[in-house]
Amino acid sequence: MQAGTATIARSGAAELIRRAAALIFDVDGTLAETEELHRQAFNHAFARHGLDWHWGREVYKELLRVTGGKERIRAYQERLPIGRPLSDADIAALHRIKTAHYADLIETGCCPLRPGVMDLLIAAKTRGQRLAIATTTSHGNIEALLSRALGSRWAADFDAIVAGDDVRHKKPAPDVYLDVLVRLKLDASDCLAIEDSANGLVAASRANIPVLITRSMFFRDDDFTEARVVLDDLSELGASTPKSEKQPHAQ
Ligand code: XBP
Ligand code: MG
Repeated sequence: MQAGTATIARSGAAELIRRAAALIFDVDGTLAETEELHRQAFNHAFARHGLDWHWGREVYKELLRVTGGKERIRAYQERLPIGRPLSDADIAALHRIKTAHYADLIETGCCPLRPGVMDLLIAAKTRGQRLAIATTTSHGNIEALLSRALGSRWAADFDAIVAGDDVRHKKPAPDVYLDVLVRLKLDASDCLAIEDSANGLVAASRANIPVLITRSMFFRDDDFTEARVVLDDLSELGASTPKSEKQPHAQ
């Protein structure tokens, strides 16, 4: 990124964030670089289930266009030339193995919050802003990640937490964002969504919520032209967010 562009992006981001009554965070790729662990957990489940499937990074990058783990498995098998399709029960069983292994990987502590995330959470709470989560992944996966990163009482700092299985349609449908708005009782224009993928950007935009993008490992090349601001990561906000000794609830 050129120096001039970065400066404009930073000041725009700080202003967008300060003006918002609530910050609505995506989880995977936004709060932490979890997608690589999801990929490893899928491969573990395939091996445990006796399948000779293996998702390398390039394949996984493409498969991430399909949001949701069970949906991703189904989409992958549909494009295989031969073989008996997995039943819904098989897919659910595979996904259970994947989810358990993902929690084990997270528990090792190998997936910290991304740069700038903790500072932004602290600054937002200090300013009296509300926090929310709008994600495709499950409540169990959010709990695994955030209890490790923020402590067991992390959820007390969030006024709305909406996950993929809470809604009819996952991202890029706007459902998780619309549900968050209802729970927060706020207008879309009073909120800011913080996302890392084009699917997330589309979902929040369809709910009329302005979007700040923090680029992540697998979605670096996505089209973010509809976003208000695009950052490499949230540490770019460092100079413009107030520091506080206070942790958001946790630890
Ligand atoms: C995240 C996802 C998720 C994870 C896997 O999208 O697409 O499917 O890859 O989670 P976003 P599950 O960050 O846009 O919410 O296996 O629990 O579905
Ligand atoms: Mg994401």
